[in-house]
Amino acid sequence: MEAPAFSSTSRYRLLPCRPLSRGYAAWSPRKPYFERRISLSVRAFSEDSTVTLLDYGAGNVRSVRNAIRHLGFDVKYVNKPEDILNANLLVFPGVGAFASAMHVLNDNGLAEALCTYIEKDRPFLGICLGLQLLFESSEENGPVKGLGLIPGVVGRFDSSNGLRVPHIGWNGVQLTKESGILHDVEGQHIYFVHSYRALPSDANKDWVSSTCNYGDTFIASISRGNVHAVQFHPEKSGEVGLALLRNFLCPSTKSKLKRLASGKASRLAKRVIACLDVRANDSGDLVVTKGDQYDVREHTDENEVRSLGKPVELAGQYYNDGADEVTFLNITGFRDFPLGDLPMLQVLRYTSENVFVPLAVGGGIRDFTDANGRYYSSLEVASEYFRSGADKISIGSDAVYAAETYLKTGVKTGQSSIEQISTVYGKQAVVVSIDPRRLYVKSPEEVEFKTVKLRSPGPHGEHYVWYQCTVNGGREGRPIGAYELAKAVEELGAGEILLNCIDCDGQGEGFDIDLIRLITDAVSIPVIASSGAGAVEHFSEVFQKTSASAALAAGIFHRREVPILSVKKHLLENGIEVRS
Ligand code: 1PR
Repeated sequence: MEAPAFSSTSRYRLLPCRPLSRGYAAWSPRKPYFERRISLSVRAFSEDSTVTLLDYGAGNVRSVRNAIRHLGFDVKYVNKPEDILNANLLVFPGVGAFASAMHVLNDNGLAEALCTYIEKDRPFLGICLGLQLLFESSEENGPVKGLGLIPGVVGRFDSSNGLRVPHIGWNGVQLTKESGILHDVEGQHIYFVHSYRALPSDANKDWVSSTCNYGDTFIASISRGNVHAVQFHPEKSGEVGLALLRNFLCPSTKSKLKRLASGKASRLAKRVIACLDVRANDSGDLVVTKGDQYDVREHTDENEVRSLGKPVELAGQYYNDGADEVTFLNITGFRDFPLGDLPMLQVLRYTSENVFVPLAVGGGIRDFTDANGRYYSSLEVASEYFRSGADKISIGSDAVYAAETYLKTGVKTGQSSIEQISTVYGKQAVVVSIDPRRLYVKSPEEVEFKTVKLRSPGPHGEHYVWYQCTVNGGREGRPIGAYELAKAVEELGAGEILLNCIDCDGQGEGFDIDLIRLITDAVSIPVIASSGAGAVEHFSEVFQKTSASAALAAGIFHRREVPILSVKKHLLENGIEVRS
């Protein structure tokens, strides 16, 4: 197994963190917290380096644990309410759906303990759902009652005016008051991923410490005394996020985050994603490979699998180079059983220890019966990926079968991998990877699928093209177009689309703009444009000519032809906002 070999020579450096503990505000009589004035305390030093993490078993908190450990703290998990009450530093990275989180908190007496802890102004940091649960209620599958500590209702982003929901990516925040933990965040892009948000109001203005704009102005963070919560993910926001965590864990030592560029984050940035196609080579070692139109073997007598590096090492390098996200695709996952493929899970575990941007993983996510007759649902397969450090899973072949069945029957059974996984982990955790191939036709009437008029005639003088979906790594064409698939998987609960193009893959001639327009116009979820990047200009072209949310590339990064920073610099020069 490959060792986690890269050194963390990040673009930013943090000073080592000296753990602290705190003095606390006095307990105040129980009435709705937001109706009370409490006396807030200043925390004092001690040598306690243990952070209590509230993991109620609904998803991946590994990244939060890894980030806390990276900063030199130990992590202890909450098993019972007393663990909350006895905590010195409590971090609550809420994951999953609002209702199921509240259900677990209420059933185990954790909700009461949390309220007591927060009402005593003990050091608290909620993350994402860990912020939303503090409010009175949420509209997510609801209304569902929350902890009721902050006035307000958590509602869904309004996508009726074309806003892509979930809000996925790097956005800037506006500070509304001094908070003690946010000073490194101002002007910087930080990572959000959510479909629901709380809005600022007169009733909660004492709490709000920053807001963010996406469609409307929503609450990005709250702070009061020692109680903080953020809608974004510090553990996934690179060194800026680590600095925030450090400010929470060590409030009296100001972080020394050196910025390369003066931050001017004002809106959702376009993402640049590095993709690692991973498979075993002929000696059985896991390698990063890269195909030309999905053919990953060298054209030599040996015909060996092309090897471009080691997965953990390359992922670490791309993180340091400024990749906004790293995607691993287990490209022979359709053949193998991923839970038997422990090296791939190890890759995720090692990578997530040092890479603090989102990690997506795909390949082989489907229901499976192993050689011993043991059945695994796609949800179980995905859960193992999440537990190993993935933030999102990407479904390829199985999404095609699910969409075909759905279009035939018109019935959502709740049983498809997309439905099962998005119900438990949320839409934002489910990416569908589409592998279409161009098929040329003389007229749109020739096929039942959506066609695009060509700007120049096809190989046999055709005037139209449709994009046939494939499965098993492009080996088999299916009777469904990319347009039809994209619409179907959005209805089934996918939160994002990774849009490849077999014809463009590895060609370096640019993204398939017609295909990307076709799909971005078809859906209201974010679309990642993939396949064909060969120069920095291809990135500006795809963002200028389509509404893709992100652009993904593989070959040019692996072969070191174009560094990620050059792509970002070029995009900035062309007025396209990116995380710098
Ligand atoms: O079907 O659920 O097991 O998922 C398999 C996954 O593996 C799918 O996401 C599928 O796209 C991917 N895959 C399968 N076979 C290959 C192959 O190359 N033989 N890779 C493959 C797909 C395409 C992109 C690539 C871009 C950018 N690779 O991920 O990275 O095209 O490349 P470029 O910048 O060099 O042009 P399942």
